[in-house]
Amino acid sequence: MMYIRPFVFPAGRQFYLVCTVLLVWLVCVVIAAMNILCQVHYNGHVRVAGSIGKRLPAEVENKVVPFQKVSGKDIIQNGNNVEIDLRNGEFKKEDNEMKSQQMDNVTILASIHPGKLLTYTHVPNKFFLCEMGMPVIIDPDKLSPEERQTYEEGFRRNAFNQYASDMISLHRSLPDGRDPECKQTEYLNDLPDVSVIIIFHNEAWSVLLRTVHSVLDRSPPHLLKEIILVDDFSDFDHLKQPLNEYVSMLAKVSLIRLMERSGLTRARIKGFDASSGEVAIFLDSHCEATEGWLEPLLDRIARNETTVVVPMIDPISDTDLKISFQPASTANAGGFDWDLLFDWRPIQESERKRRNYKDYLPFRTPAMPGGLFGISRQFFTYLGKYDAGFDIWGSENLELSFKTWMCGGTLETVPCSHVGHIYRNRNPYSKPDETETLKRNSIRLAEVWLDEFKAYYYERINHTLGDYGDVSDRKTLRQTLNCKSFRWYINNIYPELFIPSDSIASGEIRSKVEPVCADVVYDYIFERIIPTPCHGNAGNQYWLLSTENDIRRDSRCWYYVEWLSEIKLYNCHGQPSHSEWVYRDDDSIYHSESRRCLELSTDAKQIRLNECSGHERQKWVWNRIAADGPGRYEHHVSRV
Ligand SMILES: [Mn+2]
Repeated sequence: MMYIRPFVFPAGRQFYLVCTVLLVWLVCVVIAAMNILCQVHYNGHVRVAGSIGKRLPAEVENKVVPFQKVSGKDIIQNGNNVEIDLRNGEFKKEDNEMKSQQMDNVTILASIHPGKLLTYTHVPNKFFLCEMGMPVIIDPDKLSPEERQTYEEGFRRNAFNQYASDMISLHRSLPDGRDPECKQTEYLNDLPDVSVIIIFHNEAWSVLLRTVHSVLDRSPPHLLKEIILVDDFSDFDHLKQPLNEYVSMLAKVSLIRLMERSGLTRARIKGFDASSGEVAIFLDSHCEATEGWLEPLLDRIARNETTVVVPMIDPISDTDLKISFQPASTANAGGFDWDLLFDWRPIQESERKRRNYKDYLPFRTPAMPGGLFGISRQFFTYLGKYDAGFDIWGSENLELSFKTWMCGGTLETVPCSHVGHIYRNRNPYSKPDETETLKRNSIRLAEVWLDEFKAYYYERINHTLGDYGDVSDRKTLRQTLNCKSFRWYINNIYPELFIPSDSIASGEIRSKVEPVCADVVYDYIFERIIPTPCHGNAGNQYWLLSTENDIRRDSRCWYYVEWLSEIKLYNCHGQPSHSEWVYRDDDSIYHSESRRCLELSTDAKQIRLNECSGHERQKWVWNRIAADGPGRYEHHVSRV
């Protein structure tokens, strides 16, 4: 019998090194090849039919333009029309006149000249890496001084990379980011039609129109009745006559101009009143609707008219415009804290279980973020739309969330519906009095909907209510609709909300040796616990000790980071989970895991953990009583 030596991989470090090098090389080659393919150049003739972004001078309109070497990145064939971003192109010498026009940040909507068909190597629109929601990487250092200025101006005016956005097609292709189950789901045949209402204030041209086109391109025509754009008193030039002209070319799209700054809430009411679809979907003006976004939303409303729906909101990067799809398994529910600001929270375990842990199915959520949602015309009208007394921005999302639940509806996130959204780090049109506006809105909200629980919000603003206007008609509305109590809402819809009266110590944590209190400092993304002089105004020196031995304020808990020897704030419901603190009879604060005690450093500049010694620097004065206010249950008596 012949002995066949089994094949054995040559072992040893060298072999793996060679493999790694080869692999890296291969990846590089593939990436390079894809980039080259994306740079396919086009030759042909186009007739300039209209302009996007800027009006072209009359002498340029209708001119037949030969071109070469236009990068294929932004070419879209749409019936007879071809849209080309000519900024990437270079033109023949004899077209100098055109060149100067076209290089001036103009994107041209061109149509194929009859008889002189555009000749180009056909690259499918959905060629990966060419578009498909991929990032646009720009090195500002390589831009000319003028371009660089445009680039920076774009950031300054919008708080996102307008320069990059302007390079991407208004019809850019996106991958299908849905979970596989979503593609097999059958939706009702008889779905209601929809009006999409988009409010904008000084939005960038390409971002606004990409929002519009994504809805037009990705909604079944028989379901999309109209898109209503509401201009909340913008002053950007491109949003004036150029937008009128552009919108007039689009069937189904209409434009309402408000003659004074009305704010998101009142502008939405105006847009809603002008619309007529059976369902209203509100979108921010910096979104991208994606494949199959509409049907899953309408399906829920068709089955129950009192269901209010929120899509999955996929972040679009504010710097490179890359879209990052969120799989359904990563979906979060919406919530808020006693500062009455929206935040994201994990989906309740009971809700996950109710859906048999099928992540792609719609799930109930206590609150909505507010930028993107759908509601039936009937139900929104029944609920009294929004409180028209809300100024500019904020609180309208929580108002509608509370109303939906307390007045007989259901608020759901629908993970099979995906809409991209540019999240910004700052509000580019923020005004100095923004916090006051938001506070005023929150007080109106608390007065009408929070019942006795409003005390917890008022404590956070030191009971300085000021003039918040008249809310009597909103209170009447609530009575007429016979809505349930806020306590019902908390106990049934939002049981994970921490109620300050469920605490065993509250108020400032004051050192016994120095007049300093535990406070928080924000360094980068972390919030670190430090001592600062006690000011007696609650705020960031206000802490609660929960019955679960969390030191917390709202949903933020103290967490000891061992390797840094620092105490930081983390989401109580997030990772890392639980740091247990005990406020002991000898006034020390004991950290169970490390078996050490909270100590003020000798220079009084740090709060850290040390071996428990009984030293005065380890003693803290903290009210051993619950925060004053209502509890979860009617019979609750505050432990004073
Ligand atoms: Mn937004």
